[in-house]
Amino acid sequence: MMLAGCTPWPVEFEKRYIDAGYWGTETLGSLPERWAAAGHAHPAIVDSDQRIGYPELAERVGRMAGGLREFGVRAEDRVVVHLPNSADLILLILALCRLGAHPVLALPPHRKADLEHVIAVSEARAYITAGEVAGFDHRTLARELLGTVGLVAIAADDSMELPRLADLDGPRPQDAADPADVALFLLSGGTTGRPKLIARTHRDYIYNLRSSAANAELGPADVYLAALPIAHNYALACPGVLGTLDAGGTVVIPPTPSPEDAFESIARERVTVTGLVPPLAMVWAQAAATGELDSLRLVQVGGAKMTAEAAKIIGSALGCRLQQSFGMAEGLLSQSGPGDTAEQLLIAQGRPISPGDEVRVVDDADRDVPDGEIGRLLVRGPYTIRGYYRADAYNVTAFTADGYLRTGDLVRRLPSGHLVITGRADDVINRGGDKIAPDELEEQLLAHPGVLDAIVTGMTDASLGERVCAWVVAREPGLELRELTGFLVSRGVAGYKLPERLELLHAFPRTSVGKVDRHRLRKLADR
Ligand code: OOB
Repeated sequence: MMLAGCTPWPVEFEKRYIDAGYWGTETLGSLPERWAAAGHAHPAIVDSDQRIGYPELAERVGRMAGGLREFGVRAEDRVVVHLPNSADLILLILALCRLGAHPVLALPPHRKADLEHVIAVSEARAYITAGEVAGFDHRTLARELLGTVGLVAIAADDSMELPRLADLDGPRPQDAADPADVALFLLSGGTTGRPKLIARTHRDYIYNLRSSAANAELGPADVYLAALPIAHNYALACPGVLGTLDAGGTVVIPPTPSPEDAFESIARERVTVTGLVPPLAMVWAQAAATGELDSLRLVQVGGAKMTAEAAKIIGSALGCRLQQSFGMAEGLLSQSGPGDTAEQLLIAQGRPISPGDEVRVVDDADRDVPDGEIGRLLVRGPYTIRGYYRADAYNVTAFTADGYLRTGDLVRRLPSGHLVITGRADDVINRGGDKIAPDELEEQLLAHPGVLDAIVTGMTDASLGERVCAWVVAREPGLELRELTGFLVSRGVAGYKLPERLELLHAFPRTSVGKVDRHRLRKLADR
């Protein structure tokens, strides 16, 4: 039985995906033991504090699962996990899965506004966070959340209810999960309003990480550098950390993704593969001469559009093959493959990785457009969700009647099946891979006493692709950006969502039917 609030695949699709061999019978929590059985002598995970071998990984996941159970976490409990990258984070995700509990993966920059929402929607039993990270005291935030949501808070040190993660220890529980069950929750990037929860099942997620690992030709000799947040689908399973471990490779976690830290890890551990967002790839490319990068064989770039010019610069500076990676927490992955030509690598965001992916490119009336023409991307398949968690009303518009996800992306499909992403059909802002829903920010801005009306749009930016611009009708002249961003921070808005420009207007431009003309504002932002 799937967790209430989730949308299962219809029975005929379930049968189809099992018959085709896409869906197997394993669960995420059982994988560490299978991995250990392969007998690899090299480390599974290396971070700044520890080197963990495969046998130790299996052992510690089991003990941590036991410790979580002794603490009171049960099968089907949702546990919001809010931690920066570390070996412990990987162990925790696997341990919760082992218990049949569900990690809900918040991103490190998320703050009170997003967390409160995610905790409420998931009815989380626990919130697991770090101590101090980069000058931000997560314990204070945890106490605030404890007060407002009344959940059990757990810190990574022993000042809160739970012992340090590393000290969690108890008899190893049996793996109670079923492959059809929900394994974990990811947060949506490309939607409107507050982040939606995305339930991924064991079998669809294992298929996701294995298909992506196969497409990247990952094997035991590979060393993957987790430069981006592991709590995000891209670095977790596309193929990311889980795909690498499943292929028997080594995961290396640098202290930060900066060239200084990442290049040091690459040289020391002989890293072969990593995944980056375009602005970070560009920073690495500019610093490439300072590093010893000859061990790299494949660098994935995704999360936001990489132009062909950027691809050329990045590829030649890093001296290895590039893989364009277009994906989403909801499922579909379109990634360059080993057979792609140099031209395809530069201009296209790969091809859907599974023969089970059904992709449609349609016009505003859901009619298919011919290859080469821009249309809206719809998708359904063996690892793409059929509904957001506990979002019945939203799901009616986010999916077609026959179960295709409306991705919100505008694409062109080439006759080869490659996808070229050309933009978004909605107003979601993509700031170098971080997704921002304007309506959520507008609601926050309207709470400021000096704001009469607010619209948020993207503005084109050479390095990040887009940045956030706030258009405000103010009650009185003199309202400043600093005042507004300070206000948003005080309301727990994540740092990456803060507007970087404020434009005061007397009134917003309107369309002929009297609605605010967002498109005009978006255009004005680039003048
Ligand atoms: C990845 O996942 P999300 O959930 O943070 O964001 C999904 C959205 C897509 O709908 C698209 O609008 C945009 O991010 N996007 C890209 C892109 N990759 C993602 N836009 C243009 N070019 C690309 N290569 O961002 C994600 C998940 C798994 C793997 C890679 C990225």
